[in-house]
Amino acid sequence: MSLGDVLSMQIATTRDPWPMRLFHRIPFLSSGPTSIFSPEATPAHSIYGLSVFVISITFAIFLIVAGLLAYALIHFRHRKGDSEMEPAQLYGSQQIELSWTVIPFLIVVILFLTTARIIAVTERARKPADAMDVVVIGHQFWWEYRYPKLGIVTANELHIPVSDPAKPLPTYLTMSSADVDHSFWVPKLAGKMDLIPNKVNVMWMDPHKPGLYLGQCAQYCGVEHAMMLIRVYVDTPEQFKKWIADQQRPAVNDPAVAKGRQIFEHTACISCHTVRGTDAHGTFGPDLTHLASRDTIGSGMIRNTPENLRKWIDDPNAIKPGCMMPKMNLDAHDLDAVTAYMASLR
Ligand code: HEC
Ligand SMILES: [Cu+2]
Repeated sequence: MSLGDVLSMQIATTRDPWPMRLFHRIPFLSSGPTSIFSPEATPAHSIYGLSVFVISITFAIFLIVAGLLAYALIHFRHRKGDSEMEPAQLYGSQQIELSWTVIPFLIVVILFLTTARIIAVTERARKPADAMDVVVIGHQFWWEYRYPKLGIVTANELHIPVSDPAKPLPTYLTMSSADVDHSFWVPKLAGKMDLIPNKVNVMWMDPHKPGLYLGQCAQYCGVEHAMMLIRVYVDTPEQFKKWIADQQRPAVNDPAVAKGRQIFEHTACISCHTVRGTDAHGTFGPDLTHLASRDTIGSGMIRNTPENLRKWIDDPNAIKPGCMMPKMNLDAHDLDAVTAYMASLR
């Protein structure tokens, strides 16, 4: 099945059956930035359809069971003058036994087949030749993103192009982990996929609306698991082109911050961080070549402002306790210089 076929099954958003449209009307359920009830991309949309189907069936079962229970409670309640004897007991009704075996079995078969179909359709979609490829590597407690075809390495803020349903441009994420299990989940864009050391998992997403989508590591991975946040920027074609061109450039070398760069290059920073075009080639921490182009630091934890950057470099554990960057013990003067250098890395 080609991706086009898969998409044409999905893009019917405007013609969704009413139970699927129902949840969009409940602000409490659909307005949150990580709501599963307001999908904005292809696999998320079919997963949403499946959940509404499952919720409808289980809700109907709940209504029937609760209704029968309420009926029995009211209709057969104890009344004045009732005898204290137990009522007649029924044993061995084949009809009843059969019905409560066969009906649940059929329901399970239906749920199983529908789920299997969605999984198969999502996994079997043929990858178009011009699809975007991003390698995602989970680290305690941040995300590494590599664009092998474009020669870009960045961290924590994933940029992908918006996809036109008429000419799908999906992004394929090839996922693995540098340490323990993590899980990538941006509910509005796609399902959840685990990042496992020494194993490669692949998922794709096909977002139809530009914007910022939020997510979170969804597999407990250590003390700062809850602060391993995900930011996906779905860019318009122009924005994406500009972002690529900016990221492909080597790091700026501003003479005004030469002092900071020198301290950075003579400190242990370079054994953990890369800044392309300098002596820093470390890969244990995020690539900092274009640090200043990111909105946040610490995997979405705080805004990327000079004050926050200074606080972070001074003592990352004061902001993100248990994170893998040690306190570097720079004096105030060096700290200011390194911060200025970091802030210049557009
Ligand atoms: C032992 C390895 C190590 C050393 C040494 C180190 N860092 Fe880090 N650094 C990390 C790790 C790991 C992270 C990611 C922490 C997280 O988000 O959980 C990080 C994050 C950062 C960030 C935030 C990046 C982002 O995109 O969120 C900055 C800025 C930074 N380091 C600068 C420095 C500077 C400047 C030095 C030297 C003074 C330094 N680091 C030394 C490992 C290190
Ligand atoms: Cu994690």
